[in-house]
Parts: sequence; structure tokens; C-alpha cells
Amino acid sequence: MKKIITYGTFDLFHVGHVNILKRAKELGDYLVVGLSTDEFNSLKGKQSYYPYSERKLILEAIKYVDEVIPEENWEQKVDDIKKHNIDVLVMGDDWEGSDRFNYLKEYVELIFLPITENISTSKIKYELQNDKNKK
Ligand code: C2G
Repeated sequence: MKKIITYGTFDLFHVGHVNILKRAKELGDYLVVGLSTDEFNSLKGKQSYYPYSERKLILEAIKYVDEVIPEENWEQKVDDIKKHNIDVLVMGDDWEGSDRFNYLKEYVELIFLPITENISTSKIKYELQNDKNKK
């Protein structure tokens, strides 16, 4: 069984998230998602709209996702790869070349897939905020 892992916050779930999860799953048989906890998000300088528990529920409802585990820090990925017998780590290519991932090529096949254009959690938040200001 070919096992894939990907990581992220997956806040305000949108088609960019669907696309990466769909393509990640298509690369193997089982997809694990390392979902950023609220505490790790503050380390990443992010404040998600939905708390971890709700972001986890949403991901577990996605047919491409087989398992969701908490992502609590930057350093856990090697342990995750070993513990879950991961073959491939997939991320959107906004992470390609990042030191946060490059070192992992010793432990796992790294695949970066083109991100989905014109959609992001911050774009959604920004546009909603602007609409509110216009009213
Ligand atoms: N993504 C995408 N297209 C978008 C937006 C996001 O393909 N329009 C991908 C990102 O590249 C990432 C995944 O969706 O692979 C989740 O994105 P985020 O929730 O923004 O996660 P991020 O903040 O990138 O956290 O340790 C890694 C971090 O947890 C990744």
C-alpha cells in the first residue's frame, strides 16, 4: 500500500484544498493529512477562522482523506514518515525549495504540485472584509 502524506492548515476549506488532496490521493492508496493545530498555527503566524476540531471534521468528510493527524511543530515530519510508513510527501509548489521540506528528501519522495490559482484562505478573508467595508 502506497502511503501519501500532506500538511496544512486547511482553513475556510476551498477548491485549492480539494485539488491538492485529490491529486495527492491519486499518487497512492492512502492519504494522511497532517493538520496544523491552533497552537502550531500561531507559531506559523496564522490565526485560522475555524478551530482545529472543526477543520479536522471537515477534512475527515473529504473522500480523498484516509486519516488526519495533528501537525504540532515543524520538526515532526521525519517521525510521521517513519511512524506511518509514508512513501510520498506531497505539497503545493508554493513550498518547493523551502528549507522546511528540502531535508526530507533523505526520508521520503517529495512531490510539489502546482497550486490552484486565484484562491486562498487569506484572499477569501480579505475580500469578505472589503465587501463588509463597502456596505
Ligand atoms: N494549496 C493549493 N492551492 C491553493 C492554496 C493552497 O494547492 N490555492 C495547497 C498548499 O500548497 C498546501 C495545502 O494546500 O499544500 C494547504 O495549504 P494551507 O492550508 O495554506 O497550508 P500551509 O499554511 O501552506 O501549511 O508544514 C506545512 C504547513 O503546515 C503548510
